[in-house]
Amino acid sequence: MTTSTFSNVCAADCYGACRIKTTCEQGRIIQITGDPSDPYTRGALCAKGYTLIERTYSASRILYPMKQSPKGSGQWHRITWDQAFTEIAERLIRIEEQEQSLLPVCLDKYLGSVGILNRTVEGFFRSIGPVTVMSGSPCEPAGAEALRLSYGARRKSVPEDMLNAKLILIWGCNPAWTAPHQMRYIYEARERGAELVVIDPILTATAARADYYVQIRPGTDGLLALGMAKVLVEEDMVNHAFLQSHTHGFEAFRRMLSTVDLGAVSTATGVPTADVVRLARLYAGRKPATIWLGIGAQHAPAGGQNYRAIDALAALTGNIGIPGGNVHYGTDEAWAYAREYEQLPPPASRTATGPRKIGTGRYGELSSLTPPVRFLWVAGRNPVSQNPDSSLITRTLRSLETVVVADQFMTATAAMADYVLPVASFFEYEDVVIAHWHYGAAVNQQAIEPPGECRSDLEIMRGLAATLNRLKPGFSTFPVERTAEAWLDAEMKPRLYPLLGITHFRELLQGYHRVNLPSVAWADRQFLTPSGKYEFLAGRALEHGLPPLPAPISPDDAPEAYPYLLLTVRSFAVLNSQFRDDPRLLEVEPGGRLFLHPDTARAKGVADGDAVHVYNMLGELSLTASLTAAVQPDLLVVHVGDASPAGDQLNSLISLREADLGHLSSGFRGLSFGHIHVNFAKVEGR
Ligand SMILES: Nc1nc2c(c(=O)[nH]1)N[C@H]1C(S)=C(S)[C@@H](COP(=O)(O)OP(=O)(O)OC[C@H]3O[C@@H](n4cnc5c(=O)[nH]c(N)nc54)[C@H](O)[C@@H]3O)O[C@H]1N2
Ligand SMILES: Nc1nc2c(c(=O)[nH]1)N[C@H]1C(S)=C(S)[C@@H](COP(=O)(O)OP(=O)(O)OC[C@H]3O[C@@H](n4cnc5c(=O)[nH]c(N)nc54)[C@H](O)[C@@H]3O)O[C@H]1N2
Ligand SMILES: [Mo]
Repeated sequence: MTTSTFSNVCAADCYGACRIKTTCEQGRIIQITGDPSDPYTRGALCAKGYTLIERTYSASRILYPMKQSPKGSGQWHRITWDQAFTEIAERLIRIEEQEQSLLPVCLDKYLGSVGILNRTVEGFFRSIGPVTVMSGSPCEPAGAEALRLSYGARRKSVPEDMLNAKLILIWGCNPAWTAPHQMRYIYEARERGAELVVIDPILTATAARADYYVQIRPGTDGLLALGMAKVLVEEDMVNHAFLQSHTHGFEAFRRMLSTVDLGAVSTATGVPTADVVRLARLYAGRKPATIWLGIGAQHAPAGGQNYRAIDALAALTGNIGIPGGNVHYGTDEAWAYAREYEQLPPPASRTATGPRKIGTGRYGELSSLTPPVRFLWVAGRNPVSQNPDSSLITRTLRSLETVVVADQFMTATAAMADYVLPVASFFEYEDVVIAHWHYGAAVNQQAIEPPGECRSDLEIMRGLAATLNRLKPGFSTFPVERTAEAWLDAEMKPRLYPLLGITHFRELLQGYHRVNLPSVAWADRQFLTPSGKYEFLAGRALEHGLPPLPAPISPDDAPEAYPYLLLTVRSFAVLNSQFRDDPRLLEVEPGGRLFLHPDTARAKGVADGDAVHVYNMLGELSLTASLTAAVQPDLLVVHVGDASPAGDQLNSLISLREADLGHLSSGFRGLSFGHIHVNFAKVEGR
């Protein structure tokens, strides 16, 4: 029996980017373990990671190109790659001939795989000339822009720097579920004497391990931060030297704080005034103190301004640029690709203008653009499940002339496609993954042949480009002959090879390599803002009609008909809409649950396990009540990516609402998934 082992790395859009040792026998994966030589993950995977063998060989993998007609009917039939490429190419060519433009062609692409080669999908759509591209990100833009306004760039210290902190303040993040490896560093820091504080509307698995847990009303974080800032200033717990030398606009900020009323802060946030004071004293009193901002809390309507107010706490106390200090928030600094995929020239016959960009999620606008979108390509995304307003997305997909989805599974979005193209998993082709959280860089070796007729995104784009050029010479400039190895080499050579200390990406197989970014961010205090300082007062915000000082707003009151707030949070056993069919994961995360406080349930006569109906003006969802005192009484909590057993999507309750920041640098605001007003009722007769 021939056994071989391979090095792999999970390509999910996640904190871990866990390295895997894969053992194969006769071309089949028989075992996976975490790679013990990885100093960050220390040989552990997450609950989802341990099911990757079953996922690879799952009966629900899409194995062949499939065509559905009519769309949404569930009547699929298998077609050959040649038929898929030819028919899709003919549709693209027809659009160009009819409209003398490819703007009716739209790409919706995100990070289903963070492998570098995945970016060649964007490359293909560059190579055919200007098309429409959904731009921005559904994830982190509001919080990222807050950092850019305050510091001039989005940087963070390496995750291990939390070991140096005397206080770790986790604000709207649940690493025990979403970044489990980081918990070891947090526990270790605690053993060295650090205190752990968690601010979250839910008593999460992370909060349960804290020394001090503060339960806050969702969306009010900025007010809490201003309340703390006021205490810091009034009790003179600020770092005068730091303020003097390294900040801009402190006087204006201080004047604003004088108008903040701690009683009002307490009423809005639900945090007793004594706790606001205690939090402020704790944060200023235990130096160095670090803050970890999650993605969840910046999905609030004022998420960006809230994060600016929190950032200000670090500046007030001089917790910037020192070991164990700083604010941690996801960054893409380590993704220092050459971005050749963005520079493929358009064909000579088409003008060299850039793509027409529209904000991600704006499906409702596709048909009213001039010219309207007729053709959509979705890759590495499941918008029906993950975008706001699922019903709108489904309606739009139904109305489009052609929808192509490249995925491994029949997602809710794929179910509304004309063509589904089967994508290979990261065990099935060579690629490189760079961890955006800990900067580790690793090769995915090809461990097995793709099952059925699955192909990598690169191969799919290559095949389509070749077909297009055969049918209409010169249609695409995509470098069809360029190998995967050449792509990886080109993307990594200019900046990543030097940062990794290598000359070829396969050297990464010889041991752990990390993109060499400073271990402590901003140690030189050379901020990249217009003033060169940390900016409490950001002129750039003013230029865009935004308040130059962090000016959090109280979230709107609940309308009478919808008195409960819906909060959507991540589960440890799923990844967004993925991993929902593994029997072991289903045991712990069966899905379809509404988490609510026992008092809230009692008021409506609902008992644990009862069927309930959650609704608002936009949609409705049938779920099973799960009673827990971890949730505030007027909150209803559902796990991200969930759906009712009948297939109604959680996000059918969430209207498209953009966050307050994100657009200054990228042109597009983040999406707001927070502060959704709903009501619920017991389903009688069951
Ligand atoms: N297991 C697992 N891991 C994942 C993912 C997954 O789906 N599952 N997804 C990956 C992705 S794409 C991302 S972006 C990250 C997200 O990682 P996290 O940010 O950790 O995840 P969330 O659950 O979105 O939000 C974290 C916490 O924010 C809290 N929160 C929500 N609104 C507010 C608020 O207004 N104020 C405060 N203070 N807290 C609030 C929620 O209650 C929740 O406990 O995780 C990544 N890792
Ligand atoms: N209600 C609510 N909605 C949210 C959020 C929330 O907090 N609340 N969070 C938002 C956030 S932070 C994020 S990041 C988004 C995530 O939104 P999405 O990125 O749409 O979420 P996923 O469900 O992870 O979908 C990724 C898809 O990519 C596929 N895939 C995996 N590998 C590959 C590959 O190599 N090639 C191709 N072509 N496909 C591949 C997977 O099978 C999966 O179907 O959701 C957002 N939506
Ligand atoms: Mo995300």
